Amino acid sequence: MNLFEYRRDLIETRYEQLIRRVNTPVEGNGVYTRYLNPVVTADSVPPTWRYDFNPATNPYFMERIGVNATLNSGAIKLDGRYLLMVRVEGSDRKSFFAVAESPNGIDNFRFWDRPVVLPDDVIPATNVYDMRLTAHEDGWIYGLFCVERHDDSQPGNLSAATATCGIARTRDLRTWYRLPDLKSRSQQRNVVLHPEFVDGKYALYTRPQDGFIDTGSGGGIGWALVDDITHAEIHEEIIIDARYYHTIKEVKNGEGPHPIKTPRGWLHLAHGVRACASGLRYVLYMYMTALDEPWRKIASPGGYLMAPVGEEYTGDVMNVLFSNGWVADEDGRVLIYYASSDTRMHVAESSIDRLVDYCFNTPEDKLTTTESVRTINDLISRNEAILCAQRSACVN
Ligand code: BGC
Ligand code: BMA
Repeated sequence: MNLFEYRRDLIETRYEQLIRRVNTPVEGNGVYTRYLNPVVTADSVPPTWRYDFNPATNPYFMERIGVNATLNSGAIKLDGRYLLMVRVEGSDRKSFFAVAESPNGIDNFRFWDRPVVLPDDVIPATNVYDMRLTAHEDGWIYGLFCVERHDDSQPGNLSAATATCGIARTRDLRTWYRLPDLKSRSQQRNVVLHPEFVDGKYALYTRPQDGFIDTGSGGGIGWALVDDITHAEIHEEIIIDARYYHTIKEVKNGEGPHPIKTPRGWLHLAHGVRACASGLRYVLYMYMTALDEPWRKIASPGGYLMAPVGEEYTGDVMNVLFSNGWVADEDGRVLIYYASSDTRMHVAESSIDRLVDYCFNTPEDKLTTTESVRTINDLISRNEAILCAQRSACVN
């Protein structure tokens, strides 16, 4: 066996072992269960996308095209298959979308044969990322994503960029039809399509921001109605989940995937960002809104649902959990797909019942340390009463 054959067999064997690896749950706090292994990593990208398999042109079987990371993935269940719309980032810093499919949602994610070929809008994008998938009641599956371009109004500044919401739709995740980018007064990075019409219109969760990075006066997660999705334009935007001083969402927040409909309201997953000495810290949090008025908040559990642990802390952009995809199964199971540190994809499992319970029964953030201590003391008092009744040995 020559070097070419040896290396080709090694790379292919390692790849198959990685894809077929069985994932196991790790018992946690009762709200959700993490799984031991990431579900998609840069190594999950098929060798045929990275290596030249021709011994004449690649005698050393060297990697020709590098993959840097697999992150912020949209998710959907279609015909019983769990599909992730993965943001794959090449070693050239360009992201693109590619579908990875799993039979059970927790392991064996395998990429389809090729990445998605996404048509451009009138002005081509330099980069695209973070697609949210919505199977809308109009019959289409929509993908809303961030389109990044250089800000040509600042020709001297190579880092000046603009973030706009791109819109495309499909029936099968293979053939995509591009619609014009969302028109909005401000820049938009985290726009999500609500799955149902509201007052006969398309409804968007938005995230108005002043600049490319700064949300500035953009007060939080917004809500806007759009008459025509084929020429989507925001005329009026209200803030439905505001940012606050000294909370997990002081600096920024943004809607994750589209909310899940439950008997008690719409269940939302979002990310919150705060600043610290080492940069920005991204965590995941939840809230709920009214069934008939998806813009009206009815539950707001305090603090984060998930923050980085262990290896999740490290990667390209440290201290980041980000989610733009989840799947609600027919039996009530919820699979939360999240990326850690802009590097790899993970899954956590919960259920609609648990998450709704979490939302309504987790104390709200009352915004001061005194109130936080009061909330803890209330719980201790109630626990003392219960424990003492159970043991029938009360001290006082
Ligand atoms: C990156 C995104 C990031 C954004 C803001 C983009 O260039 O691709 O991952 O969220 O900048 O920092
Ligand atoms: C952004 C997001 C993500 C990314 C995060 C952390 O603003 O839109 O693309 O995960 O920053 O870098």
